[in-house]
Amino acid sequence: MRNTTGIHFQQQWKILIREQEQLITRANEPRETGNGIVRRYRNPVVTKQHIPVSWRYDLDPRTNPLCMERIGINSTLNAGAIKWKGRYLLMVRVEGIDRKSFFAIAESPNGIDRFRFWPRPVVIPDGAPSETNIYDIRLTAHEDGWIYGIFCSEQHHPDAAPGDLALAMASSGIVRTKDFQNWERLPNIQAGGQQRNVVLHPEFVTGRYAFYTRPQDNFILAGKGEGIGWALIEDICHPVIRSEKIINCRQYHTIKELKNGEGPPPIKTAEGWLHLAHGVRNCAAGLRYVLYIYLTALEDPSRLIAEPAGYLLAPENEERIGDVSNVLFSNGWIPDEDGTVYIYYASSDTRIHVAVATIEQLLDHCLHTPGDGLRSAESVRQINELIDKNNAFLELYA
Ligand code: BGC
Ligand code: BMA
Repeated sequence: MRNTTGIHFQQQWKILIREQEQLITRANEPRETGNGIVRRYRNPVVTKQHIPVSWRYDLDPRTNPLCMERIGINSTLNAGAIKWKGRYLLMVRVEGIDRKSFFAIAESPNGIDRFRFWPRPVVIPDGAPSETNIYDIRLTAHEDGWIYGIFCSEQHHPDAAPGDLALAMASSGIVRTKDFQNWERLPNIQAGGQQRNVVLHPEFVTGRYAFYTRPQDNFILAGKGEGIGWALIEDICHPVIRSEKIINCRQYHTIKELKNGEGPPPIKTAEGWLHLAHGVRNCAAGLRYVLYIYLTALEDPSRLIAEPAGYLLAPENEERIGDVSNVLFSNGWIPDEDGTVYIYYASSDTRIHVAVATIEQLLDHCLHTPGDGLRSAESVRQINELIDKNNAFLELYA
C-alpha cells in the first residue's frame, strides 16, 4: 500500500526490523587495555534503538498509513543487573519522550552483546496514584529466596508551594519476584526524609534485612546528609528506617563532595564486600557523576576497610554527551562464576555500556591503590614515594 508520501508501509517496516536486527546482533569487542584495572567495550550494549519496533509503531497500515512512530523513546539507562538461568539480564530504565521512566528486561547470552528486550515492558504493581515516575532499580538475589528490586518512586512534593511544579519527593519502592514475570509490590520504605539510591544487601545481618541508604535534606542536595548510609530493618513487608549510620562519607574536594550513592548490591569476595558507587561534584558545567569502588569487612559490611583515591570510571569521549551530559551512573553489575565482573554503566543518562574487570583486579585496585590524601601536598608525596620505589626497578630494567 503506497500513500501520499510515497512510503510503502511494508517496505518501511522491513527496513526498521532489518536495521534493528543488525544492531542487536552486532558483535562487541574490548577497547585497548587501558589502565589494567577495567576494560571498556567498544559498543554500547543497550540503546533506545534496541527498543522493539512494536512498542513504538502501530503496524496496522490502515491506522498508521505513514508508518510513523507513535510512542517515542528518549533513552535507555541505569539498569539493574543479574545472572539468571545462565542468561545476563538487565532491568533497564527506559525513558519515554514524555519523560516517564519504566522498566524493561533485556537479555544477553554472554553479557557483552546481543541484548534483546523481552516482548513487553515490566508491569510493576501500581503504588499510589501520586507515584509519578519510577527509575534506577537495584536487583538483589537475597538469601531469603526472593529476588528484590529496590527503585526510586518519585512524586510531586505534597508540600510544594502553589505553582511550584518542579519540587519532587523521592522514596524507595520495593518489589520482589521469583520468575521475573510475577512481581509482588511491598510498601515503600518509610524514612524520615528523601531517599533515592537505596540498595538491599544480599544477606541477613544479625537476622535483619540490611539496606544501603542515602539520607538527604531535599530532592537534589544531600545537605546535612553525609553520605552512603546503612540501616537494618526487621520486617521487609513493613519497611521502616528508624536509624541510619553513615558508612561512606562525602568529603571536601573529592569526587564525591556534593553527594554519593550506592550503585548495585555489593559483591562478596574473600577479602570483603566490594562496592560500586557514584560520586558527584558540582562545576561550571553542572553536576559531574563518576563511579568509584570501596571495600567493607566481611563480618560487618558497614565497616569500611579500603577505598582507593578517586574514580574507577569517569565519562570520556562520546560518553560525555547525552541527555544529561557528563554523567556515568551504575546500578548493576554481574559477578560471573569465573571471577569476571561485568559492570553495566549508563553514560550521560542516554545509553548503557559494559566494562569488564575481574574480582582479582578490583580487589587489588582497592587494596593497593593509595587512598585519597585529601590535599595536593599528599598527592605529590604519594607520587614521590612511588618514584623512589621505582628507581630500583628502572636500574634493573635498564
Ligand atoms: C530524574 C532522575 C534524576 C533526579 C535528580 C529525577 O526527576 O528522573 O534522572 O536523577 O531527578 O536530578
Ligand atoms: C540522579 C540519579 C540518576 C541519574 C543522575 C544524573 O540523581 O538517580 O537517575 O543518572 O541523577 O542525572
